[in-house]
Amino acid sequence: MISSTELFNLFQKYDFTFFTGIPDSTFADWMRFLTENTGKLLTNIIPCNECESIAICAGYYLITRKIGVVYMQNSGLGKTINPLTSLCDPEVYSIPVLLMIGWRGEPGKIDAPQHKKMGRIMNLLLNDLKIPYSILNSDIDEIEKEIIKAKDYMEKNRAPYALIIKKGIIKDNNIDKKIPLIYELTRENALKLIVNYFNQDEIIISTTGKITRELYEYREELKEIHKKDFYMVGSMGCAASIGLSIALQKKDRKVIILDGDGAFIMQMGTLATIGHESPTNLIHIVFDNESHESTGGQPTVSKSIDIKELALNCNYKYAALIMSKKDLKNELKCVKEREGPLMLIVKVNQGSKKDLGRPKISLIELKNSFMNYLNEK
Ligand SMILES: Cc1ncc(C[n+]2csc(CCOP(=O)(O)OP(=O)(O)O)c2C)c(N)n1
Repeated sequence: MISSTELFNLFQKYDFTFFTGIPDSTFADWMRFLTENTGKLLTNIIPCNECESIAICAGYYLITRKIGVVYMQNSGLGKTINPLTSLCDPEVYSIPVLLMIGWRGEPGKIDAPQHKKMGRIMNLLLNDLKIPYSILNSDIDEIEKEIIKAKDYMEKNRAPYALIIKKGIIKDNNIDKKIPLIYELTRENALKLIVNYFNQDEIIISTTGKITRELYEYREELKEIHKKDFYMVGSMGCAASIGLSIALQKKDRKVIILDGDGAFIMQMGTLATIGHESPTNLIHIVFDNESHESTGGQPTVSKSIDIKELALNCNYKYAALIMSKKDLKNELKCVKEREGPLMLIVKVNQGSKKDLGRPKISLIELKNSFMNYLNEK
């Protein structure tokens, strides 16, 4: 185990002080350290997606000749393949970048189904990309050696190098994990109100992380079957696109997308596609807790976006910002009568049940019953 401060001291010693990426629970403490020290000891930019992080580091290199660090969960590696092969690769612009990849789905360890394949093939992918890597263990001297090795390689070859981080390697003690309570609603409360309201033949698509887990648990609590919901456990940011496609095919049914601000921002361009295609039966709900709560509460850029105006400017027919339970109830009252696509942004606090579970029924089984439900009418 190494603390974030110890790790940062090593990075700093070898002139790595520029960080950007999308959070991963594998190194939640490290992310907290970066957030707290941004603008003081270091620079940390949490952008929309991992692809963007690679390009941000490329720009940093072009202007400073220094190497930036991109942190990500290995699911984000998929998103970086394009800029790694077509921008940073030695056959193109030969730009070094240090990747710090959280190893979800490590073979032999229990993890959720969406992590299994990437967990198995991550090393193979890196081999194919000709990106050398070191798997860090918890020994500080060993970690220093790997950082030196990475730096030497990147300077000599002007090419990317990866550090693989297993769960539990970076850990801090005595962290104040107090969650700020800013808004009246929690995501769980808002979600329950919404689910109770859509009690007919609606179709629900829920996004990656705790939103899907909370929806699944609520259905269990209600002793309701899960057929109405598509629980999108992986492919962060894609829930709205799935919903769009279904809404265009099933014009007589309401399609509700339950999104998170982090996921929404990751694929914000989908807003333009939805607005352009303009399905009247689509209701897009973003639970905006201004954070990636599922991976430890790291901030998103949602505070500086006016999602309501953005949606309207992308041709959504209606959008509302919801700050309270009363607002939510009022909006829900008339939501079914309104013409879509429409957007509700529900401001919620961070926080969820400690023992929040994950879907227990197999994903294939869930998909099959959902597909049958789509064809029930
Ligand atoms: C491509 C990709 N990058 C990173 C992750 C890790 N990840 C899972 S959930 C999540 C946060 C989602 O945040 P948000 O949509 O705001 O929902 P919240 O957790 O706040 O409810 C992240 C970063 C992932 N699953 N996929």
